[in-house]
Amino acid sequence: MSSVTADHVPASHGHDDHDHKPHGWRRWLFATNHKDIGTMYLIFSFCMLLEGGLLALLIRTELFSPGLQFFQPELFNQFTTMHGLIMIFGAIMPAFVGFANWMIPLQIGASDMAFARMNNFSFWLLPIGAILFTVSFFVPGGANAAGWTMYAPLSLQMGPGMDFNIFAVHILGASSIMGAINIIVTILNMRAPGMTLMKMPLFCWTWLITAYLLLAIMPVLAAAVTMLLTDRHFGTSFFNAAAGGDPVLYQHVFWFFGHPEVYVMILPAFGIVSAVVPAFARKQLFGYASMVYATAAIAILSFLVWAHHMFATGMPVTGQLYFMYATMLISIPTGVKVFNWVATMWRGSMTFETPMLFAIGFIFVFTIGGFTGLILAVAPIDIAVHDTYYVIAHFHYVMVAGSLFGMYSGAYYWLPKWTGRMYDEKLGKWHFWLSMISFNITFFPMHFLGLAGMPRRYADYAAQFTDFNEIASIGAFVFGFSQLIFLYLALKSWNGRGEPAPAKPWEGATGLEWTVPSPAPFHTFVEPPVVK
Ligand code: CU1
Repeated sequence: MSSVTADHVPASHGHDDHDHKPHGWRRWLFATNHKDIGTMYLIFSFCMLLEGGLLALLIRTELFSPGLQFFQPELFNQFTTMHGLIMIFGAIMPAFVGFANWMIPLQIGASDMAFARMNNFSFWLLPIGAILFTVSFFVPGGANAAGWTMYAPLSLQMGPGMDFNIFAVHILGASSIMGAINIIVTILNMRAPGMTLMKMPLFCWTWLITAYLLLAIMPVLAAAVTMLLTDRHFGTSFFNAAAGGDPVLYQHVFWFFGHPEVYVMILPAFGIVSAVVPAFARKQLFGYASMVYATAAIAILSFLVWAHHMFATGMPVTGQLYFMYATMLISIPTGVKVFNWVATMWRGSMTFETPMLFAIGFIFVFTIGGFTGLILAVAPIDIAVHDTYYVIAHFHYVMVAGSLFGMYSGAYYWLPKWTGRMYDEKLGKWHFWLSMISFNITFFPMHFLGLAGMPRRYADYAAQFTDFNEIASIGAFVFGFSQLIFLYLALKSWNGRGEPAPAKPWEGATGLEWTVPSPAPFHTFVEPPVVK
């Protein structure tokens, strides 16, 4: 691969085989270069996306018709649990850290991330967590089947698969905390002269705020699962009601992590969309400062709404009212963002290449997920549809059409800069339209299933739910296989095939992220930054 990209490296850099950089597998294992580490993060997270996606397809296979066809309920619940955990901790979070590694140093004019070796350690913890998740299917009793939220008291009764899970969450949490520290220090200490905070591209801003969220919440998750661990093995009874503990305490601690976590998985996507929309509308981003303040407002509010996940636990009405109104408040800064993206496009000279299609698709479909979130915030409605497919539909509109489409937007936008090669625009558009249509075929019917009362986390269902489940399963398979188009395009560019990317791949676009000349030109893919 290096021989192919090498002809993009200007000869003046004078690199040859006698430099002091590690080659072959050592280049990756000992990587301290933010670009190589970013690449590894992105590759890793895409592998996890495929693993989590495979589990999703097994789920949809079983749910194609009522009755038990292929899997016992216990195994089915392992699939749903591990699908959630793998997608959140293996796919979405590491993917955004990969984007951060690649783009933040370039966008603020830094030579690399602040702590290059800690960066390496952050990455290499990930495969260990992934292995723990994956092998837990093969320990006695199988993987955790208690749901990705690992609610006590059920999680206290799971087999050793649960312990694998707890350990994996600890390790992945440590990786996230180190990644967050690295991003905060890089942004606060390593900006080029003149790059004030309020001049930073919004992707840096959203990640800075996300990193603070991570620092605050990952220790809380670690505390929750550590209490599970000691309840399970060391005689404590934090969550065991029979011994004086309280299972609802687990839900409080978990969702104090869990709700801000939702924003960890969406704020970086907001940053990507805020980069892509101005570029393809040929206008400056509308309302830059309000975007920064809205992001901060969302982050602060996200700590004040956790018990909207717990309306069904029997909390006092005053508590329900507070968490209901506080949750609704979040729609205001979110609405500011959507307004700003639309205002950016207003009367712009727009073109609709794949990154822009995914960005507009994001705005359109993510907003549907936002609205169903608002509906779920209404306590009486939430109690009625609690633990139904309405909730599944809601958060897949946020996590797939939000996080994943945002990432695809950024991946197509920056792929030419990362690899030096353009992707095939026609296939990119196929990827977008197949994903967009099949995503909606998969998840829109789940709103109806939920409103009709179909509960989540069951391998079987009543016969009247059959039609919408068949439709959802067909959509899921089309969606799953459509993602292979991206795999093909990304591998092709990475292997140095396809049209060479021009210096400005999106001609005529303004508001591009290259606010300052980068010390590391993007086309030196195999090179660390050249510092004279
Ligand atoms: Cu929440």
